[in-house]
Amino acid sequence: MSFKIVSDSSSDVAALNQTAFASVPLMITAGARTFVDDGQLDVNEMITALKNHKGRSVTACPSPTAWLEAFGDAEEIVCFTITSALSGTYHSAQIARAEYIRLHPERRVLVVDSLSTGPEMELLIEKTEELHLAGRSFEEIQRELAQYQQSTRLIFSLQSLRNLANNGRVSPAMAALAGLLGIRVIGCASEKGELESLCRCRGERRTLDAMTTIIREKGYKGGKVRISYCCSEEAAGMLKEGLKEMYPQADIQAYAARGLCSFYAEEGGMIVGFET
Ligand code: X90
Repeated sequence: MSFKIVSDSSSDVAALNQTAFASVPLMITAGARTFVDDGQLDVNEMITALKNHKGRSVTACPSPTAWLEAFGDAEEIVCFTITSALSGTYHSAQIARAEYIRLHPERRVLVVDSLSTGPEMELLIEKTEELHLAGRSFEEIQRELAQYQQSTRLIFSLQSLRNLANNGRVSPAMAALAGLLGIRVIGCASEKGELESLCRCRGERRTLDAMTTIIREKGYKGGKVRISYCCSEEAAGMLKEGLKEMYPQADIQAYAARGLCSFYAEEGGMIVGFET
């Protein structure tokens, strides 16, 4: 059985070493320019262009056709989407799934609503690859993945919630929390897959300390951590080193977010997925 993992571009995963993988891009539009969040996108150039763009910028989820192309002709597909509470991406993948199964009734497609994004999706994707390489059946992967998803969490720290607010993804009241210079909002992906604010912090050191405390309060005990950042490599490195001091064996990786997460996390934003 040919097996494939497919994800929308918000997971920041571009390729896998040992398993067939496809990424389906979301789109970011600022005025006349549209940025497709694929391997060709120069994220830093996009950020500069967005900074110089005065009007509102918007995003769009992939079409069912884009998902179908990514499914290719795999016989078993596990597909991940950004939270259905904030994007039409999950719905679009479901439509693609129905069409794929109609065309090939013997094939299997599991569409997983991550109720999250970025690094938490990365963890789910890594887990899926691991289960597949360990020789698990499609049903076993489905079952174990559902369990694993209960044990992963996502938190974030944002300096600006402008793009989230402009696109109706958070309440104006929540966006206003980050309005002042130097103030960051720390929050998490709620159980429903929405942004939930946890606290406000001033200054980098305090923000990193608060994030570390929250990660541990939420049950982190030294498992995997994935950190994606937008123009905040140094802070992400400090968060990683801080956690490493407490858990020297922990598998922790930090990397620059791709287009969609960079657009919404904005400069200075950090998104952290971890195991509990
Ligand atoms: O369909 C679309 O146009 C995409 C809309 C996506 C909106 C939300 C993106 C959030 C990205 C922000 C910090 C992490 C939040 C986690 C929430 C569950 C990143």
